[in-house]
Amino acid sequence: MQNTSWMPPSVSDSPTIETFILEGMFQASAATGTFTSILNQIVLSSKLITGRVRRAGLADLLGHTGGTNVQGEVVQKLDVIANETLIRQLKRRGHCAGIASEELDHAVIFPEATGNYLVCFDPLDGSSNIDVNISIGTIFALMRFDRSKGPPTEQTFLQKGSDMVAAGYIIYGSSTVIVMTTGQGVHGFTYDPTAGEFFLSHENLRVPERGNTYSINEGNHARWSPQVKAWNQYIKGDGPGRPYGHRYVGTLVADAHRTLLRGGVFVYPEDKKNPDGKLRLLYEAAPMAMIFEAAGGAASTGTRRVLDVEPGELHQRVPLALGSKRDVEDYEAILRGETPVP
Ligand code: AFP
Repeated sequence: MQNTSWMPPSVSDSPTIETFILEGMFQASAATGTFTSILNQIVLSSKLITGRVRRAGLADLLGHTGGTNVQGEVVQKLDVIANETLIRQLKRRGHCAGIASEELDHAVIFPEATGNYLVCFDPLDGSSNIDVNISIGTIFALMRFDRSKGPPTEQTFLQKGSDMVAAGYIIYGSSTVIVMTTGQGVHGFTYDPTAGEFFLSHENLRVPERGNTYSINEGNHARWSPQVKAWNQYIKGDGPGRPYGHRYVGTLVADAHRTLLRGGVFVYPEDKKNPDGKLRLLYEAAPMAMIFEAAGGAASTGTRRVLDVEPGELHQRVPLALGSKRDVEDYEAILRGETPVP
């Protein structure tokens, strides 16, 4: 028998993301019109990218362009579209002074801009999942710079995650959701395509202190260090609260989003193929770390806090363990050769 008393929840009373930003609900310290304007341009970009993602199979937007990016990865058509969309929108109002993108070898400085913000982004994370209809995403981070010291250069982007002023991601999944923080609480907004708006759907997200799933590419097992193998054995082993279940999508945004909502741990460690890890610090690991810490979780390289890592170059990679505080602490403990306390 179906329960006929169920009524679809109405989101119409929830604020839109624009209202949320305009009314200062992100509690950004010293938030200015410039900051608000950049966030709005990112929201607009995400609507435009959503439109393209949703029509991808119909509009000849699947497949690769024939080129490779700075990481040596095959460039998909949607990668190019997402990248161009963000650049065009961020350049438009002159508030963003430059961008760094996973898709471009070098930072792009907007000489006409007057604002003192920079944006780093991965325009389409999980591109290898595009053609098989698995969730993909966009990751972004905003940083400030001191204009009195002159216009920004590529060096200006090399800031620690703890100096970032906002970070977020957009997941193009069964629905499109933006998750964003200015360091004071993490909020999620779900896109209603009939209204063309993102409505507040996940207010003040908190990652559970401990979870029951782990997320890692197990296919890399042979390349891991003995310490990472020891952690992997531990999390799959019998014990209080263990073994953990395994989930892995292969799109950081999707794996991180599940981990944020449900708890647990996502790990992309260093290995023989990627001695510094695979994920990029400025537009993947650090923004995710900012979000997880603001939601009560943790992010570590295995030996130190991700937000404390000083970038040496734009496309620097870093090992990443992200998730519930206790689960990340266990990972760090095992890497130090200790036995975690259940
Ligand atoms: P693609 O954008 O090339 O699909 O890479 C996605 C990604 O950067 C990140 O989103 C995933 O967490 C990670 O790589 C998956 O890497 P593996 O395929 O090596 O597991």
